[in-house]
Amino acid sequence: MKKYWHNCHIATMQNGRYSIIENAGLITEAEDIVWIGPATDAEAQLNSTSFQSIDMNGAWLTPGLIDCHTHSVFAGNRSIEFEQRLQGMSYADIAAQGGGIMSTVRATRMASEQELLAEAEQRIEQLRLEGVTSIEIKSGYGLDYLSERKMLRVIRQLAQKLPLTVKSTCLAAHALPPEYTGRSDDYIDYICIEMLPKLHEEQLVDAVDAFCEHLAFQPAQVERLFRTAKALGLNVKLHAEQLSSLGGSRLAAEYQALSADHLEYMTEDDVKAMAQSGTVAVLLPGAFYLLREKQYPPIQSLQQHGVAIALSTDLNPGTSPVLSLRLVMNMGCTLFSLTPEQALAGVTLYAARALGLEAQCGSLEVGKKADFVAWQIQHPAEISYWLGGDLSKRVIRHGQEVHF
Ligand code: DI6
Ligand code: FE
Repeated sequence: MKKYWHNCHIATMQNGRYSIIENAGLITEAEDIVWIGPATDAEAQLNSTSFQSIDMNGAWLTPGLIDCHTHSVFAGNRSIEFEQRLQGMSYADIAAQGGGIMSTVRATRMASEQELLAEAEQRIEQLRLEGVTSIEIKSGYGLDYLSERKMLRVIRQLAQKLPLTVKSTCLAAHALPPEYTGRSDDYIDYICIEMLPKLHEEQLVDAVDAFCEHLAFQPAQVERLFRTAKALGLNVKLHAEQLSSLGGSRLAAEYQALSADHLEYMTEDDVKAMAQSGTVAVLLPGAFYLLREKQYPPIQSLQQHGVAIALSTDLNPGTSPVLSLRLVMNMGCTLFSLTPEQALAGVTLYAARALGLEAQCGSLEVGKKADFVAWQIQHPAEISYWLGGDLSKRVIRHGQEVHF
């Protein structure tokens, strides 16, 4: 049976703009949007068919929010490192002493699938309560075949268990595991020859990512990984230019990456390369804020060159223990000078593009899934405006109201 959602206004986010329809109606059938427009035009669509009528009480409808870059499956936490950084140690110092990513790797290797699942579910619950209907989750705290597989299996289980669209990304090239100290090329070989083909065969991987950085992997190593990924038919993404400028974002563009993420230290040439390939710039203001970074990503240049900008939590236990995508929207505005409209586009349409999901979600249009949030607000700018607290809302995914 069709459902007619009415007594609402809609920010469709078509073309990355609010694209507002006031006094609107939305018709869904099963999981999909089949009609959207001014309520006065809806009757012609509905006569003679039976439908369920749902009063949205004057709410504003937006697409369901999409968190396109998370490391939300992990064990333990690193609040002690937060304390150490505030006593003057840098992120790189802590990593050099065996802390940082490796401390989460040790905890994650020890944890069972059930433990990882239960912990991740609690974190993701916080995001879902804010209106998140799609999420990307990376592996990268296992760094050997069985441990990466364990993380990826948990990611697939989350997709089964929760009313949430989940994309899984293999980030085996996140850090060099201790077994390979001094042999980073051998580790890349191990990923390319053994790990990735097996994980792909088990259908656990939707995309491949790497950390391109002095304290992780060099562009030449990332390139080998990208070649392997492409040969397997997998999309690529990259953590690039977070702490230094290595040209990772340009490399990502060369390989038609869905996104390059972080980007504080990217150059003008990198921006041009990304504009040309249509690679999405995923900005992560939570990590920028928590590392007290001073170098800003080149926002103006990205905008001038027409690079689509997405925003995400980067939810991870080291640099971004951020459990709120709305907080990230607010930071996107206050720290990175985006408008609330651009921030909303960054967690809807452009986040969908960064995941290769644009045909399915990210805006409210006929033919896409009926994933939307109905907010009790006066204007969609409020979604970025309020800092902290919860906004009254209803969440609909695939045409069904989600109950918490
Ligand atoms: N960049 C980040 O900000 C995270 N990973 C990455 O490549 C940090 C992950 C961590 O510190 O655990
Ligand atoms: Fe990250």
